[in-house]
Amino acid sequence: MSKKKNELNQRDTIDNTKKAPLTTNQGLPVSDDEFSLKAGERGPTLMEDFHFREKMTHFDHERIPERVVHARGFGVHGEFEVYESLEKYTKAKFLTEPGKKTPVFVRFSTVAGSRGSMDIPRDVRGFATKFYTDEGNYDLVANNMPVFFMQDAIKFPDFVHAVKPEPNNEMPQAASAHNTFWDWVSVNTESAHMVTWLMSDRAIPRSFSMMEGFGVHTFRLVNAEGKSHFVKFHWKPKYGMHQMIWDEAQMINGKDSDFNRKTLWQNIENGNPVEFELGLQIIDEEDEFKMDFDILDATKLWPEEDVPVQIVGKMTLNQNVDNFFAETEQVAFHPGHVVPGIDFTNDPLLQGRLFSYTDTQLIRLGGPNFHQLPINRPVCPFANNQRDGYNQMYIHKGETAHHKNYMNDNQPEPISPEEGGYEHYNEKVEGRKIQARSDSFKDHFSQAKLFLNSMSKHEKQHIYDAFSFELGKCDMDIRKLAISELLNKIDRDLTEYVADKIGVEAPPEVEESTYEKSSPALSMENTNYSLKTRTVGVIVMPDVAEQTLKETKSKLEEKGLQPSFISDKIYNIGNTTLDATFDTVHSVLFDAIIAIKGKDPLPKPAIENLEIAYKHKKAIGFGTDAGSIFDSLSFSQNDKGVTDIEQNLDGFLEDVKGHRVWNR
Ligand code: HDE
Repeated sequence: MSKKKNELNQRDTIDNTKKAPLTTNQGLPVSDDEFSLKAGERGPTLMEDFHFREKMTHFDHERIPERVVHARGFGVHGEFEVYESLEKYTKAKFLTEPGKKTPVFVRFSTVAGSRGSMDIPRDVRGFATKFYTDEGNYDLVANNMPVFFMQDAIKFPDFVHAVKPEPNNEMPQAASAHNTFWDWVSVNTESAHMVTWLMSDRAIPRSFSMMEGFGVHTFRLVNAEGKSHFVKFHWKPKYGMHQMIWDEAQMINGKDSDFNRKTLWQNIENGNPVEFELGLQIIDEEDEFKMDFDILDATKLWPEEDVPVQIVGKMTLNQNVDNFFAETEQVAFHPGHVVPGIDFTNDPLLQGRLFSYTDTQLIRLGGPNFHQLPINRPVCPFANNQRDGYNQMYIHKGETAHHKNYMNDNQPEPISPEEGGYEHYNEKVEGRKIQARSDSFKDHFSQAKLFLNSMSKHEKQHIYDAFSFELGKCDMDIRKLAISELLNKIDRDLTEYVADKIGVEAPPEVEESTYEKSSPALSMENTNYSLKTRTVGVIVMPDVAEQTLKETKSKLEEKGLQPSFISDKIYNIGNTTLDATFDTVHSVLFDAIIAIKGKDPLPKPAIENLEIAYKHKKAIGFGTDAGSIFDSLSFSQNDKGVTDIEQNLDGFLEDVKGHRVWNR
């Protein structure tokens, strides 16, 4: 079994838990670390205090530029294993050797916000995976949505400028609900499909472990015979894909702006690994033109009903980083980091990315040697004649740094494809130089309609509400622009609903897309449901018997749930210490709420917590002796998703597993 990446890098770690003298960076032991060197008790600080200067200089330089997009992220280690050999499609070794565990590092992220922004804005989530294979690093730099805002990379800087806080006042932070974003998407209508995803529940995932991942572009898999297939990469979450409710997301951002990273961290610390399966959609080369869109267009998805996703392997994320900066902040992904058997297509968005990622690392990580950082370093040997540069970590020995050479027997030397040397796919390409786009990229609205057609009732309503929220935050001229140029070309019903909400006249002409297909796989309803990693806030009152607490806890834990006892202050009931108070947690932070109580009336915060859990359609449980709590609540014990856990624990668990009681 292969070792995880950060175990492989133990030689790079420094164990600060061991007893050791404090030294300068030159190794000189320091006798005082609290007082700078001064001339006299009340005198000026002296320049010769090298320890002070070194400490302060290092501190002054602690920050590196944050990523221009995806600045806020969270990384975890794990491993990947393919179920069966995919040699029919690819010669990539990590995809052809079942039983072999390839170490991976995954960084989840939001896109628009700065590094210190909150975890649950309405936004795309990044889902970047580095596979440390024996043939070099392979990066699958994916998002949690299968399409993108544009078809050509040259538009990316404009789009990012538009979605980021506005340049004059740097507002709003981590939000697309503002003029410049809606201006850009309204006049660049190739964004229509992705904008519809962004307004959907996919943009507010319940956790990083409950969302899908997509490589977005069409890539190629190439087998040992040199035959190529087109491929789309998918990550399917084992625990299903589940969402926040927008009102809830906004509350969580206030209560705990680290919510997504904290739940991931804590699950891994508690020994609950996070699991995803790798899926492939594969199209034969001969079928390149068989779809009703161009497969090189990154604003289009391949409906799973037309091209099924083949599940080919599993990724288990099971180890937190030792140091956030060294690993999560310094990891450098690049869609151009490929291994033999994986290749590119001419998707103009992908082609532009192949330039952008190295370029951004050069400024962000300060030079061309960022691949030598422990988190980026391949686990297989690597050798070439590149030398020097900022932060060179290696001492290359020998006289030669040139190829070809006679002096060093031509070492290091390229090896043939048969021996594992990377060979670019031999695609035939010819044409005139043009600055234009193929006509096959011109349909901007059909798949936006496909997505809407595929939503369940409540998912569709959430999309309507999100458009209303976002455009409601814009100026009137931008609202009108978006209604007439974007929404009216996607769907008339959506247009009329949103126009009415935001005080705009719906345009007289109906121009909506007439696309009728739907794809059930796009609805989050049609997903896996699991109790794993689910949390329950248990509201308790001082007069609850310890026995009841203990029984409730063990019953819930037996089913894989994570209960926390909450009350108005921390105290012991018997030997059990409560976990949190209404000051520190809230029902929005849990998947479900249980109220167990004796005779005392519920305190106000408990009532508020229960009312909000009810509003957010969460499962609510109560103990048999807690029936009287309903006197102070606006809902009753007979409502849907409100269950006596002593009588019907299974019913309660079913509701928790179902994620939300949508039909409440
Ligand atoms: Fe990225 N993207 N991107 N992107 N992207 C970056 O690279 C870029 C795109 C994605 O956790 C940057 O190291 C261009 C699509 C993820 O470190 C930068 C274009 C997809 C991450 C960059 C795209 C992604 C990035 C910023 C349009 C999904 C975070 C910092 C042509 C398939 C990786 C960095 C991490 C990060 C450029 C579009 C995913 C500037 C030019 C499509 C998950 O290089």
